[in-house]
Amino acid sequence: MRPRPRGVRTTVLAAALTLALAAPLAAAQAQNPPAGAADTAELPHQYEVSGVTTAAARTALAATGAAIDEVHGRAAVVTADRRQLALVRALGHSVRRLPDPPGFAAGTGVTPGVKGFPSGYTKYHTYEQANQAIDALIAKYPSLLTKTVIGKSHEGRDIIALKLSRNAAKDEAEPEVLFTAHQHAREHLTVEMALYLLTEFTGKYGSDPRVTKLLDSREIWIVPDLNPDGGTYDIATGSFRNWRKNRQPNTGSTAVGTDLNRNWEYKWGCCGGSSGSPSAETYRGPAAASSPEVRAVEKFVRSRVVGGKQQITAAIDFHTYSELVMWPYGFTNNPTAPGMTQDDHDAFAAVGRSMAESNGYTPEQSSELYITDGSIDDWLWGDQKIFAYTFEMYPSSSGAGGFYPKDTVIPRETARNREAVLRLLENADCMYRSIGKEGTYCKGK
Ligand code: GEM
Ligand code: CA
Ligand code: ZN
Repeated sequence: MRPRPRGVRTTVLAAALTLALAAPLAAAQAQNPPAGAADTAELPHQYEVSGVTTAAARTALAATGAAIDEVHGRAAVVTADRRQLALVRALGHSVRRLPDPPGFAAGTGVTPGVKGFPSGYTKYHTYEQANQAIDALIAKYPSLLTKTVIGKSHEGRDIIALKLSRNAAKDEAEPEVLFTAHQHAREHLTVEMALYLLTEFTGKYGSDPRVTKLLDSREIWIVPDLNPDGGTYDIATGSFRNWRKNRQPNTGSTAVGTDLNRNWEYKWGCCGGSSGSPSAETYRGPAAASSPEVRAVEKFVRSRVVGGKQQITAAIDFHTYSELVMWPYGFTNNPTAPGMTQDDHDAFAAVGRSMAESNGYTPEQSSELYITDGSIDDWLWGDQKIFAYTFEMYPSSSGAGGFYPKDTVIPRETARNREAVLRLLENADCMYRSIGKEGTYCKGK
């Protein structure tokens, strides 16, 4: 999503009302796609939607259940199936279908087994390849890196948490920082981001002073793949399917999947920032934390409360694309809200802007794009008081590769976040230092 001129915010109510009036008609038209379309209905396409010029319009667009992939000028790029497309049109927008990703698989519900990434993308890691690379690093750096299986995906794949620190096997009283990746299946570059951090920090320990100091004084947790089922499905035909959600079936629907980033247990479904329709790209699930993947990470994070104190102080959840650094809340446009004081907000913004200055991303509160509810960053801060950011990585637009940039960009675009990650880690012992309030919030902690 791209920065936008600060327009007058029309009320979300007006936009939502428009949707409410239009939805039944469009929904009726969209509910009965042509027979035999169930499979292709599962494989959505990207569309450019014109006339989207305000935060309220973006929120109304998001409320159709389409995923907003990008916002620029007076348009947005969304991922939608035929149902959501009808709802978008019912809002009065004109739409233009964008080219499908390279080798886009014709609609099929059958997963013939992982064929890996297509040519031009073979340096991206499949779930199996990522685990092999991780196990090799653990064998090479046993005192710096440990692995814990924190749960299973719907299809039974391991959800793992890696711990990076000197004396990694020992729980020491040091600030802890969490990095998560791949909530969304097609956002494969985020797995590479996690692997980059593991490789860079183990490899540079002892030679790079900043890395060494941080591994000596922090405990870093990395969850490299929150959605292994979705990621595997996205490439299972040897090409791409534009898949976003997990692969959990939905009772009473042929539509598969929950949007993990709408399934977290804070303000779940509160505010028009997700969909209750199983076919929607932003389907929130039948209940908060109904997905095993979200449950696994929530349980892990809660386990880091030691002696009544959450040891994790900061986090980044990696996504693609649009080149943004975002901070909570996503469920409200207000910079402050219950649980988010002005000092909290200012500390979020100060460190967020510093990270964005280092990687050239655009810093903003996440709801400036559109309202989301049940997102990980809102839960990490709202429920656990962890300074949680969302990074939208490269590229900035669908024209520059969208969700499927060629593998030649991996080294450059993962290293691009090195400085930002170091800055977050260096602030993690006291985020309020960034606004000169260390004495108020951090003395003696
Ligand atoms: C976003 S990422 C989350 C942005 N956060 C909020 N609260 N707006 C999403 O989940 O829709 C886009 C993406 O999936 O990359
Ligand atoms: Ca610890
Ligand atoms: Zn995402």
